[in-house]
Amino acid sequence: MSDESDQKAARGKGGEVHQQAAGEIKVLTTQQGSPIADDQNSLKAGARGPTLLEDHALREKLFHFDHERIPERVVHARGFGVHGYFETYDSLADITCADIFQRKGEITPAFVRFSTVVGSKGSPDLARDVRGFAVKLYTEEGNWDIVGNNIPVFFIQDAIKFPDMVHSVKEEPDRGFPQAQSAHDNFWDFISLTPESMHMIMWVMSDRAIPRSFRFMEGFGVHSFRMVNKEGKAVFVKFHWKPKLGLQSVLWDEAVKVNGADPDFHRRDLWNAIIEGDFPEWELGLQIFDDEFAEQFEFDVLDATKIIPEEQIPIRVVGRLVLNRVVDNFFAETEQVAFCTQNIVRGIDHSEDPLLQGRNFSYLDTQLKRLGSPNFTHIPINAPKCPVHHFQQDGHMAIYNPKGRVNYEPNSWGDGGPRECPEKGFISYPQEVGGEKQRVRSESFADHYSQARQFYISQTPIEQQHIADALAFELSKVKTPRIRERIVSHLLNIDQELASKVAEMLAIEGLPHPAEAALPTRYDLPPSDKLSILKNGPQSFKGRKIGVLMSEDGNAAVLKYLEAALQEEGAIYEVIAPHAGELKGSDGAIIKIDEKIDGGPSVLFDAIVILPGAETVNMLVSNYAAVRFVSDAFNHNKFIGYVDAAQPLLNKANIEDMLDNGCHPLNDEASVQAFIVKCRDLRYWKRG
Ligand code: HDE
Repeated sequence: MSDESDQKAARGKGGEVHQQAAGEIKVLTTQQGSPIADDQNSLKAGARGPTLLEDHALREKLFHFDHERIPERVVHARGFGVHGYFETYDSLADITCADIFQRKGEITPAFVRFSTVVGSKGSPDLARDVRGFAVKLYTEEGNWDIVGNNIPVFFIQDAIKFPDMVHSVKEEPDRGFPQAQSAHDNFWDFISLTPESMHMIMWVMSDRAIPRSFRFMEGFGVHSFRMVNKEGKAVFVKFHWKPKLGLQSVLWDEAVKVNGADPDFHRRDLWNAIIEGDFPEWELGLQIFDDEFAEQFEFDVLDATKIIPEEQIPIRVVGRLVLNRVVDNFFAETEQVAFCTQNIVRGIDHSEDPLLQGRNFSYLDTQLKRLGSPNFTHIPINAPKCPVHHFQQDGHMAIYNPKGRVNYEPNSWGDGGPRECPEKGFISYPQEVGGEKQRVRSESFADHYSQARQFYISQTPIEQQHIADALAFELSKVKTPRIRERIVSHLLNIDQELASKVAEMLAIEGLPHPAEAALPTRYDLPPSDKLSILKNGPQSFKGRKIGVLMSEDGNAAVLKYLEAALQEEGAIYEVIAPHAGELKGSDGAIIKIDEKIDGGPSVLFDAIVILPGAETVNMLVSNYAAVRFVSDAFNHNKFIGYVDAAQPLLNKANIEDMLDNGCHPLNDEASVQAFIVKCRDLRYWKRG
């Protein structure tokens, strides 16, 4: 590896690190800068003799390799980070003195890390899981981290339960499996004994937990926070990230297959979109409310297992997050980034949510363990981009070491600085607190079922069925009957029909008694349409991808119309064929193949188009992967465009008699355009 000055020189020449100017190959060196003559052979006593301990180059190379790994995050180990910026739409000075919200059009650099929670670093992207949505905003007055998830509630109400909750869902300690799955006894045992998790369970069993892409999911700060203005007046706020491309999830059967076909599905999607210049965007929405609302709201705003429906407190959109740059080095940025909930800035403050309070200890502590030094803020990805002056010094890997004599405050050297500044500094909101010191859960946190029910009844029938199927799938992997039954007893407090469906799929005879509840379920909470994915469809195919199945002499004219229509829509396609390389279209022109059929199953695409040559369609008919490409797409309710020549393949896939309005014959420009308009619905649900 080149040293720092070498890297700078390389960068200065406009090149990447390691990129060499013509005729100027760099000499490989040790870490100490000593040129290496032979990097293929270790130093031996004779050609076939033992290796000598004296071989400093070998020892240094192995030593460094042995220490390449740092502890993976105990949760959210598998992540993917990218750079971007946040743009403030309008000044929010009336609500907060946070510098980032003072000026219309202010641009603040950002780094975002998406993650799954349960699996280890090498686990597949499409596990049924919560997704982390952590945003670091490098503001002019310090780093502000919104360490959120793609689900607005959490499993537990108090931080003291977090280690139990996480232990239960990770691999079981005796056997070390299952990996990246909640479908096992320990998790459901814990859940069945933790009724406060029921609302979260509804979300995690819904399609929210199997998103199609990071680009098509929402983000939430989860807790109530405070915003404080110049006069010291505070309001509560909840943070929402709304994807411009809308929401979209995959089906469970797709998730299972995607994990095999492309375990990096989500990260590849984000990487490709950014590399192609199709920068994903989210808008930051605030739910702003005051103490008066908090007092009369039917649940406690400090309880992280509750939402405030958007119908009750509408969202105010205040800016946008644009992700426009991939990392240069995964380890340096994505692995070493250290999010901390306690990284807040003047004008934003915590609330007394007991989950958030515990997190404020946990994140700093975890970074020390992971990164090995209190100087992790010296690592470029964690370093603020505004001036930093303090007297914290020394420690492992101290990179920025102040010069001169002063390392304490107050001092009388020079101008005596740096000094604290009450006008500019962070001041905690003086919330009045008091009471007896006690280990209790507030009674206002006691209703565990009403919002779980509200979430369930807000879904379309298709989404409700997915929740029932997911519960039955997960519980079918639980081997202990009493755990299954305990879950059904909770479901009875949420929705009778849901409980019965799940019990039936698990062949539980006779429903158990409903679980005892501290408070009865409120059946009067109205549905909230915003909680459904399908009720909030994007009405656009932008950012989506079509898989075009072709063989030699495939229909080049339709492909051209498709390319134009997709470009217009902001979507893309990939060509799939029985072999890799290239093929000749019907017009004789060469078409580049993106995936050989067994590497490009239809689960990787949002819709498919079948464009074989009339003489060569049998290459596809006799190919099992090609037949499944079509039948899977059909069974996954995808839109299918096809030319006449595709008929034998439709026959082989056994769908020729079932072609419906989601299957669209393509022959001219108009038919292709009409097909893309259909694709905006993302799936043809009527197929059943
Ligand atoms: Fe975390 N969480 N968490 N968490 N969390 C971590 O920090 C923790 C919680 C979230 O991409 C850890 O650096 C406690 C809620 C994200 O680097 C750790 C509690 C929410 C990420 C930790 C919670 C989150 C983490 C593991 C309950 C959504 C990944 C490694 C009191 C609002 C950040 C690390 C990244 C990571 C602790 C609950 C989101 C151990 C104690 C609720 C997105 O410190």
